[in-house]
Amino acid sequence: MNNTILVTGSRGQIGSDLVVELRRRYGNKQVIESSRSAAPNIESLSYEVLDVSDRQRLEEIVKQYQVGTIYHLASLLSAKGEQNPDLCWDVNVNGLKNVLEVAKSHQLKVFWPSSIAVFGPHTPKLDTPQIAVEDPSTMYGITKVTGELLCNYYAQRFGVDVRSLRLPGIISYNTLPGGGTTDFAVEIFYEAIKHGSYTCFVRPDTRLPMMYMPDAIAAILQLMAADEAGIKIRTSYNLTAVSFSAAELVAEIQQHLPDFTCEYAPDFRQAIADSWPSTIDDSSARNDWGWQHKYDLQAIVRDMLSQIKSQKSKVKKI
Ligand code: AKB
Repeated sequence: MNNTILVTGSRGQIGSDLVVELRRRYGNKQVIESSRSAAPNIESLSYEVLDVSDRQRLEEIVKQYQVGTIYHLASLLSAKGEQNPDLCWDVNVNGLKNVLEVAKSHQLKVFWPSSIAVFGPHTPKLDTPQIAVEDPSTMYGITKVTGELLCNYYAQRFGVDVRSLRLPGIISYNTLPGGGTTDFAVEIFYEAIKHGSYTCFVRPDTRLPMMYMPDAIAAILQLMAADEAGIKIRTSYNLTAVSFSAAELVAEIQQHLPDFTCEYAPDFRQAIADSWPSTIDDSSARNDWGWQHKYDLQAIVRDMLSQIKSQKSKVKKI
């Protein structure tokens, strides 16, 4: 099998951290970054401009670099998806279909992130089981349900080794998230440090599943390294670390910054958050391939505050 790795959406919140870890493990030349925009300041490392809705261009890159694995991260998130549902479908569904088609033709291994957004108002909110009602109310959620079914179909019908996780909200400090409902749990840290106050776009009692980026990267790489026989779910694995409400997050930040204040002004993202689970049962991931998270709320807050304080000017917007 070819062992070059292609990362789509590599400049996004997860991509930018994943590329660093992949390059640390496998070397710079083994990891090809790609995203829709030109990135002028990284000539020294392998980077390709790629719109994932262009299958021909994707296939050219796969052949040129003899790619063996794709981490397909290019995606619109939930809030942005509501603002542009057509683009959301095109990037999230047609982009994934292109990746799976190319994977089928070139025997590629694929990672693709699904989301807690596959769930909806009729899904059990607490300890949401692996198999549960999926009735998303956003276009983003609809694309993720469709994507999961496509992954399962290509795995069962064509033997494509595609693996997936239903990611919760991801908290990180290197690159800001771009247009998700869980973005408040990242923005709040920057505003707390910069201004000492934050206006949160969800209610204080909004409780959602969350994860710190180092745990998310560990989960993705652990899933991809797992023995194929252990991967029993080819739609997507439930995955979680911690669940906390916006008010609990504020209180934890106040342990470090006692003068920090938060006001609440819920907007359209409240309805999206209300349609998602509060806590997730990820026992299939824990049993099948040994998933264990490291960071709880206290550890996340401690590390986020110290990282942002020390790297204030470096954060990248997407
Ligand atoms: C979003 O808020 O849209 C994402 C997600 C939970 O998939 N972070």
